[in-house]
Amino acid sequence: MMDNENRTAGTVSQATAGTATQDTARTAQIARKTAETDVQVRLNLDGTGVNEIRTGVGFMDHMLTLFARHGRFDLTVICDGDTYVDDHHSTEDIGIVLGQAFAAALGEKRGITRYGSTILPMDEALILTAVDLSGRSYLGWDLPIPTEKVGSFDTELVQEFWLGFVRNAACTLHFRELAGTNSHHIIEGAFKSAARSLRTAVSIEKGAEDEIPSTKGILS
Ligand SMILES: [Mn+2]
Repeated sequence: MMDNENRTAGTVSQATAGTATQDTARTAQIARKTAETDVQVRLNLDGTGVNEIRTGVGFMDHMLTLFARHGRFDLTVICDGDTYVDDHHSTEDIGIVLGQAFAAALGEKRGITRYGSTILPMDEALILTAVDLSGRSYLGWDLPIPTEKVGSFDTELVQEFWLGFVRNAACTLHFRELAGTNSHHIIEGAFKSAARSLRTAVSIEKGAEDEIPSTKGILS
Protein backbone atom coordinates (compact mmCIF):
# COMPACT_ATOMS: atom_id res chain seq x y z
CA MET A 1 0.00 0.00 0.00
CA MET A 2 1.42 3.32 -1.07
CA ASP A 3 0.12 5.17 1.94
CA ASN A 4 1.51 2.71 4.40
CA GLU A 5 4.88 2.91 2.73
CA ASN A 6 4.72 6.66 2.96
CA ARG A 7 4.17 6.39 6.69
CA THR A 8 7.24 4.24 7.09
CA ALA A 9 10.10 6.31 8.45
CA GLY A 10 13.45 6.06 10.08
CA THR A 11 16.26 3.76 9.16
CA VAL A 12 14.82 0.40 10.08
CA SER A 13 12.44 -1.91 8.26
CA GLN A 14 11.88 0.17 5.17
CA ALA A 15 9.41 -1.51 2.87
CA THR A 16 10.79 -2.07 -0.58
CA ALA A 17 8.81 -1.28 -3.68
CA GLY A 18 6.89 -4.24 -4.98
CA THR A 19 6.78 -6.00 -1.63
CA ALA A 20 3.32 -7.37 -0.99
CA THR A 21 3.50 -7.17 2.78
CA GLN A 22 2.56 -3.95 4.49
CA ASP A 23 5.24 -2.25 6.54
CA THR A 24 3.96 0.44 8.82
CA ALA A 25 6.90 0.49 11.22
CA ARG A 26 7.28 3.89 12.80
CA THR A 27 10.80 3.48 14.08
CA ALA A 28 14.05 5.40 14.12
CA GLN A 29 17.60 4.83 15.09
CA ILE A 30 19.83 7.87 15.58
CA ALA A 31 23.44 8.19 16.65
CA ARG A 32 25.03 11.56 17.39
CA LYS A 33 28.62 12.01 18.50
CA THR A 34 30.22 15.29 19.51
CA ALA A 35 33.28 16.26 21.53
CA GLU A 36 30.99 16.29 24.57
CA THR A 37 28.66 13.33 24.19
CA ASP A 38 28.01 10.14 22.27
CA VAL A 39 24.26 9.48 22.17
CA GLN A 40 22.40 6.56 20.63
CA VAL A 41 18.61 6.41 20.52
CA ARG A 42 16.30 3.77 19.15
CA LEU A 43 12.58 4.46 19.13
CA ASN A 44 9.45 2.58 18.18
CA LEU A 45 6.35 4.74 18.48
CA ASP A 46 4.10 1.69 18.37
CA GLY A 47 5.79 -0.20 21.15
CA THR A 48 4.75 -1.34 24.60
CA GLY A 49 7.21 0.56 26.76
CA VAL A 50 10.13 -1.85 26.56
CA ASN A 51 13.22 0.18 27.35
CA GLU A 52 16.94 0.16 27.86
CA ILE A 53 18.15 3.42 29.36
CA ARG A 54 21.77 4.10 30.27
CA THR A 55 22.54 7.80 30.21
CA GLY A 56 25.23 8.17 32.85
CA VAL A 57 22.83 10.55 34.65
CA GLY A 58 20.85 8.67 37.27
CA PHE A 59 17.95 11.08 37.45
CA MET A 60 17.55 11.07 33.65
CA ASP A 61 17.57 7.26 33.66
CA HIS A 62 14.60 7.45 36.04
CA MET A 63 12.79 10.06 33.88
CA LEU A 64 13.36 8.32 30.53
CA THR A 65 12.35 4.94 31.89
CA LEU A 66 8.99 6.28 33.00
CA PHE A 67 8.71 8.31 29.79
CA ALA A 68 8.99 5.09 27.78
CA ARG A 69 6.53 3.24 30.01
CA HIS A 70 3.86 5.93 30.06
CA GLY A 71 4.25 6.70 26.36
CA ARG A 72 4.33 2.98 25.52
CA PHE A 73 7.34 3.77 23.37
CA ASP A 74 9.98 1.10 22.91
CA LEU A 75 13.04 3.16 23.69
CA THR A 76 16.76 2.68 23.92
CA VAL A 77 18.86 5.60 25.09
CA ILE A 78 22.59 5.11 25.58
CA CYS A 79 24.72 8.14 26.40
CA ASP A 80 28.42 8.37 27.07
CA GLY A 81 28.94 11.99 28.01
CA ASP A 82 31.24 14.36 29.85
CA THR A 83 29.45 14.07 33.18
CA TYR A 84 32.74 14.89 34.92
CA VAL A 85 31.91 18.47 33.89
CA ASP A 86 28.27 18.28 34.95
CA ASP A 87 25.07 16.74 33.55
CA HIS A 88 24.34 19.61 31.17
CA HIS A 89 25.73 18.31 27.89
CA SER A 90 24.39 14.80 28.35
CA THR A 91 20.90 15.95 29.31
CA GLU A 92 20.61 18.52 26.52
CA ASP A 93 22.02 16.20 23.86
CA ILE A 94 19.70 13.35 24.82
CA GLY A 95 16.79 15.78 24.35
CA ILE A 96 18.15 16.70 20.91
CA VAL A 97 18.57 13.11 19.73
CA LEU A 98 15.23 11.98 21.19
CA GLY A 99 13.60 14.83 19.28
CA GLN A 100 15.37 13.77 16.09
CA ALA A 101 14.16 10.22 16.63
CA PHE A 102 10.54 11.35 17.01
CA ALA A 103 10.77 13.39 13.80
CA ALA A 104 12.32 10.50 11.89
CA ALA A 105 9.88 7.90 13.19
CA LEU A 106 6.87 10.12 12.41
CA GLY A 107 7.95 10.75 8.82
CA GLU A 108 5.26 12.72 7.01
CA LYS A 109 2.87 12.13 9.94
CA ARG A 110 0.15 10.48 7.89
CA GLY A 111 -2.77 9.34 10.02
CA ILE A 112 -1.60 10.79 13.32
CA THR A 113 -3.91 12.35 15.89
CA ARG A 114 -1.46 15.30 15.95
CA TYR A 115 -2.65 16.81 19.25
CA GLY A 116 -2.44 15.43 22.76
CA SER A 117 -2.94 16.89 26.21
CA THR A 118 -2.80 15.53 29.73
CA ILE A 119 -3.34 16.79 33.24
CA LEU A 120 -1.30 14.42 35.34
CA PRO A 121 -1.38 14.29 39.13
CA MET A 122 1.54 13.02 41.14
CA ASP A 123 0.77 13.41 44.81
CA GLU A 124 0.64 17.18 45.45
CA ALA A 125 1.97 17.99 41.95
CA LEU A 126 -0.41 18.52 39.04
CA ILE A 127 1.16 18.97 35.63
CA LEU A 128 -0.56 19.94 32.38
CA THR A 129 1.10 19.28 29.05
CA ALA A 130 -0.25 19.91 25.57
CA VAL A 131 1.48 18.99 22.34
CA ASP A 132 0.95 19.75 18.68
CA LEU A 133 3.11 17.80 16.23
CA SER A 134 2.89 20.83 14.00
CA GLY A 135 6.32 20.92 12.38
CA ARG A 136 6.99 24.16 14.28
CA SER A 137 9.18 24.30 17.36
CA TYR A 138 7.86 26.01 20.47
CA LEU A 139 8.32 25.31 24.15
CA GLY A 140 5.77 26.86 26.50
CA TRP A 141 7.39 26.68 29.91
CA ASP A 142 5.67 27.49 33.18
CA LEU A 143 7.12 24.86 35.46
CA PRO A 144 8.65 26.42 38.55
CA ILE A 145 10.92 23.93 40.29
CA PRO A 146 11.47 24.98 43.91
CA THR A 147 14.96 23.53 44.44
CA GLU A 148 18.12 23.85 42.35
CA LYS A 149 18.93 20.16 42.76
CA VAL A 150 17.26 16.79 43.01
CA GLY A 151 20.01 14.56 44.28
CA SER A 152 23.04 15.61 42.26
CA PHE A 153 20.96 16.68 39.23
CA ASP A 154 20.58 20.38 38.35
CA THR A 155 16.86 20.97 37.95
CA GLU A 156 17.37 23.79 35.41
CA LEU A 157 18.43 21.07 32.96
CA VAL A 158 14.84 19.84 32.66
CA GLN A 159 13.99 22.86 30.51
CA GLU A 160 17.19 22.38 28.49
CA PHE A 161 16.16 18.80 27.77
CA TRP A 162 12.71 19.79 26.51
CA LEU A 163 14.12 22.70 24.47
CA GLY A 164 16.40 20.26 22.70
CA PHE A 165 13.45 17.97 22.16
CA VAL A 166 11.01 20.49 20.65
CA ARG A 167 13.65 22.06 18.40
CA ASN A 168 14.43 18.70 16.84
CA ALA A 169 11.05 17.00 16.94
CA ALA A 170 9.63 20.23 15.47
CA CYS A 171 6.64 20.29 17.77
CA THR A 172 4.85 22.72 20.02
CA LEU A 173 4.85 21.58 23.63
CA HIS A 174 3.45 23.46 26.62
CA PHE A 175 4.10 22.68 30.27
CA ARG A 176 1.98 24.20 33.05
CA GLU A 177 2.48 23.42 36.68
CA LEU A 178 -1.02 23.67 38.12
CA ALA A 179 0.16 22.63 41.60
CA GLY A 180 3.29 21.24 43.21
CA THR A 181 5.79 21.74 46.00
CA ASN A 182 8.19 18.80 45.69
CA SER A 183 10.78 19.13 42.92
CA HIS A 184 11.05 15.40 42.26
CA HIS A 185 7.26 15.08 41.96
CA ILE A 186 7.00 18.13 39.69
CA ILE A 187 9.66 16.91 37.27
CA GLU A 188 8.47 13.32 37.28
CA GLY A 189 4.89 14.50 36.73
CA ALA A 190 6.13 16.61 33.80
CA PHE A 191 7.83 13.66 32.09
CA LYS A 192 4.85 11.38 32.65
CA SER A 193 2.43 14.04 31.44
CA ALA A 194 4.51 14.73 28.33
CA ALA A 195 4.78 11.01 27.60
CA ARG A 196 0.99 10.63 27.79
CA SER A 197 0.39 13.66 25.58
CA LEU A 198 2.89 12.46 23.00
CA ARG A 199 1.38 8.98 23.09
CA THR A 200 -1.97 10.47 22.13
CA ALA A 201 -0.52 12.82 19.51
CA VAL A 202 1.45 10.11 17.67
CA SER A 203 -1.40 7.60 17.78
CA ILE A 204 -3.01 6.68 14.49
CA GLU A 205 -6.55 8.02 14.23
CA LYS A 206 -9.00 5.31 13.18
CA GLY A 207 -10.73 6.10 9.93
CA ALA A 208 -8.17 8.75 9.03
CA GLU A 209 -5.13 6.52 8.58
CA ASP A 210 -4.29 7.96 5.18
CA GLU A 211 -4.80 11.61 6.02
CA ILE A 212 -2.25 14.21 7.00
CA PRO A 213 -4.14 16.17 9.69
CA SER A 214 -3.61 19.66 8.35
CA THR A 215 -5.64 21.84 6.01
CA LYS A 216 -2.30 22.76 4.44
CA GLY A 217 -1.82 19.12 3.53
CA ILE A 218 1.62 19.03 5.11
CA LEU A 219 2.95 18.95 8.67
CA SER A 220 6.55 20.00 8.41
MN1 LIG B 1 10.51 9.15 41.29
